[in-house]
Amino acid sequence: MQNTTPTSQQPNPRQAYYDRIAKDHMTPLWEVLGALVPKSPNSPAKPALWRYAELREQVMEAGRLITAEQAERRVLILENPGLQGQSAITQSLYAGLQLILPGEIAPAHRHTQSALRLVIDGEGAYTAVDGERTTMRRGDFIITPSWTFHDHGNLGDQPVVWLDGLDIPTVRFFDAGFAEHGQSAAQATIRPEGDALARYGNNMLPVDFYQAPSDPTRVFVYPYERTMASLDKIASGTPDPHLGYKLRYVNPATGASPMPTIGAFSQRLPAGFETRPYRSTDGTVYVCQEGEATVSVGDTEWQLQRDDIFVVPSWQPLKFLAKRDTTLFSFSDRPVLQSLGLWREARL
Ligand code: 1HN
Repeated sequence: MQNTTPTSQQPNPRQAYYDRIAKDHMTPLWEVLGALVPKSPNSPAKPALWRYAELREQVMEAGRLITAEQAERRVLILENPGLQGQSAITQSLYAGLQLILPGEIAPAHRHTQSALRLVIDGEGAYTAVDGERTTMRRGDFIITPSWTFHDHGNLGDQPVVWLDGLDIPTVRFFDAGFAEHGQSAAQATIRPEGDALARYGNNMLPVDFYQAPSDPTRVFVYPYERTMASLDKIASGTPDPHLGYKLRYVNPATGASPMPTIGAFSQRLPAGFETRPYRSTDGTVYVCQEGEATVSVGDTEWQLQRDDIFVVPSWQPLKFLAKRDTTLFSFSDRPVLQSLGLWREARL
């Protein structure tokens, strides 16, 4: 509001009123109504890209400055440039790049935040979830559901790097964060590797096993070779004009997303395919796992290369032009929006 009186000492009467009621913790709705109830989503998050070649160099430098044990988790947070200081890549999600060097252990802990890993680089590391280890291979999608104990180790001779995705801003929003350390750095192994996949992830379930729709899946690794086999098989059909060939990861016992707060997807765009513009209310983090493509997000355009990571905020128009067969992993808060009746998409 402009002060129209000539003397600047004399405050605008509305502003004087606002200042007075502010002392009693009140503030006028009419000054903020438009921003509170926008005509369409107007996220402060910005489209952003992280080139893997540069990320790798930076995270390797972190490996020379601090050990995994000192850090508890040696991670570079991918912070959205529109959300500085918030440790967030979208308003609801966190992403970071984690490095574990040969011989290191990232000690066991658990928290109410749910996490996913997408293995990017290197071989020989494992993640253990509630007493079962899984070897991390490039492209594997691994989850640690809320309140499950998890630790990581590297038994090989190479640095191993993965993308972490967590619902940290969501849990913070609800003030529902709890955490505790495990009894020992590495959890005792109580089941052989592959046990969960055999019981829950092979088109069968233990005979008396039932879950509620919001329960996380007992399958905690979705091997890349299975995902690629599905995409390879379906990619000879007719692609969706907006999405190419896109699948969602599920809890096979319920059909719901693997964890209640984060949805994950895998998508194939055949060489030469151009998607029609698309937008949705779930701000989404993408990894270009294979291939090469041009992507445009709103007014921004990038040439994607293998292992590049980018973020598409809510309601930003998105389109791809694949130069080669391209495989994209992505994750978002879609299951939360869907369960609240807030998920929308527009096929442009
Ligand atoms: C965490 O537990 C991991 O277990 C990675 O690897 C990143 C970021 C914030 C809070 C907990 C992990 C994390 C995290």
